[in-house]
Amino acid sequence: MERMVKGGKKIILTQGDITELSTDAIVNAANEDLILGSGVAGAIRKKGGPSIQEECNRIGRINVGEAVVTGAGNLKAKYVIHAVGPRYGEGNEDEKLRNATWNSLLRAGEKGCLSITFPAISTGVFGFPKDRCASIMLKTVLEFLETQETTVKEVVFCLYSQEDLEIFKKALEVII
Ligand code: AR6
Repeated sequence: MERMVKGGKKIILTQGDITELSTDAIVNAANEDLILGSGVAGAIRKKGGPSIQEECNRIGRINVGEAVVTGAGNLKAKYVIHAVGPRYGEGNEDEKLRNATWNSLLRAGEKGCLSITFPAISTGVFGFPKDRCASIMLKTVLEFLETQETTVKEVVFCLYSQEDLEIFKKALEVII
């Protein structure tokens, strides 16, 4: 599913493994310690090779809602943007998820990326509800693309299952 946004920009929803995508940047669903665990992070660590964790170790710790950039090792993307989403139940989750999304887009723009792919941040190990994630992340991306001067022209959401893709499709239909 694809939706055009003001200025010839696009939001695209697809299903699959985010490490297979060749957008300029892919977003990792990271933790504050930037230690690549399971889920998206585990797939990035396995396919991307050790350089990504090594770069993360040099950066150290970041807060929930922040995002930092590393290279992408052996992946097809040029950059991995490590965005820390909230753990469900920790408080202020909606704002933190919005910040993680917004800051990822800012980092992508700073690197001159034309395209970026997000996973459904916080909806795996961190337990955040998927429909609420879809609504927050999609609204944040739309607002960013409509209001910010940025190199980013294409924002892809890569959902792991068909069921998750349907949840994001429904949310996007409500928003645009
Ligand atoms: N491609 C696309 N989506 C995926 C993939 C993949 N290869 N693998 C899982 N998902 P998660 P979180 C989906 O757990 O909840 C890690 O240990 C998954 O089905 O990756 O933010 C980190 O190191 C879910 O919908 O991220 C952190 O400590 C979504 O991606 C912590 O988990 C996010 O699931 C982050 O937890």
